[in-house]
Amino acid sequence: MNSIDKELLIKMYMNMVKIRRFEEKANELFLNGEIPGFVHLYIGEEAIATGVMFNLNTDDYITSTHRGHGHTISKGAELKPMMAEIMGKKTGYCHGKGGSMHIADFKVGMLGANGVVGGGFAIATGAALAAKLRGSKQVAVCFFGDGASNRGTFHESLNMASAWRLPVIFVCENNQYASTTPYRTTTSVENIADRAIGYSIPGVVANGNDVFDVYEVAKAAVERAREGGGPTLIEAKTYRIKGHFVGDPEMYRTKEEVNEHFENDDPIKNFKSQVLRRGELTDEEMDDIDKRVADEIKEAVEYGRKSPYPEPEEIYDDLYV
Ligand SMILES: Cc1ncc(C[n+]2csc(CCOP(=O)(O)OP(=O)(O)O)c2C)c(N)n1
Ligand SMILES: [Mg+2]
Repeated sequence: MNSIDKELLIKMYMNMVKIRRFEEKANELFLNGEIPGFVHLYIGEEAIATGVMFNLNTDDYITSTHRGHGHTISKGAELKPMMAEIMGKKTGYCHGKGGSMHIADFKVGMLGANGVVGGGFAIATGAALAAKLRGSKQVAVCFFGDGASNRGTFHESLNMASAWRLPVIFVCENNQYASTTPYRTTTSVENIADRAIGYSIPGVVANGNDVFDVYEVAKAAVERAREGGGPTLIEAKTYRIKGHFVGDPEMYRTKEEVNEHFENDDPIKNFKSQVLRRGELTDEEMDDIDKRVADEIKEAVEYGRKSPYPEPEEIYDDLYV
């Protein structure tokens, strides 16, 4: 048994399935030529965004990455303008000019995906500083990859966040690879969470393929931040099931390696087996959710397809400078 009530279990399952189906559809549309640019899929990492986000309020902040659809969906963004955005359509979150790597929705505290690896650290730290100065009790969560943890901004931000006890949680999604590079070949520590000691903050490893573990670890970190205890570094260990981007030839790893992780570490499969074993949800209840999600995805694709592209004369609209 876990401490999570049924309503929340249903929401968690629905959120993970929504991410998985959205990503599968994005994969298909990209291969169809309906999505320009690049698409980095979050498949296999759904438990992390889900487990963290169900501890947050709408007015809490997050910063995301180039692999940001899962964070965006979990923070409460709508699928229709998300799908339209990645298709480059005028009805998208950024009027079709940002694409997959630049979706933001300030209404739900989603401060932006980011094409710059490590681009979110200082933004989340700044949002946490603003919340602290306002005394608002909001927290900020910065999602980032194992590769990003080797950037200077990671270290600068953790230092400042600790020195000023800012309400920010740094969530490293260690999916074992930074593009083509296994993290062990580029990273000085076994556990990225161990780097927390250099900044006198807690560093916690979570099983990133188990939404319940992520939820509990994030809960403690969010409570600590809200109560003025300062930042936490969480490392959620997971695996990137798909290529770095859609179309990646994946010459750097074997099919056997990927299949083994997909068989044993799929967060949705893990969720299902746990709730069925404990008798908390039934197959029928989950099938019903699957159907609802399928309909929602279908509507989002139709919306994106029938939306117009921006006009050439709108090219300078929404520019600050
Ligand atoms: C500053 C910067 N350097 C390099 C790149 C190219 N790049 C895009 S994604 C990526 C790997 C990121 O790996 P990681 O942080 O582990 O995130 P993951 O892709 O595994 O989610 C790189 C090097 C970039 N976008 N920005
Ligand atoms: Mg990575």
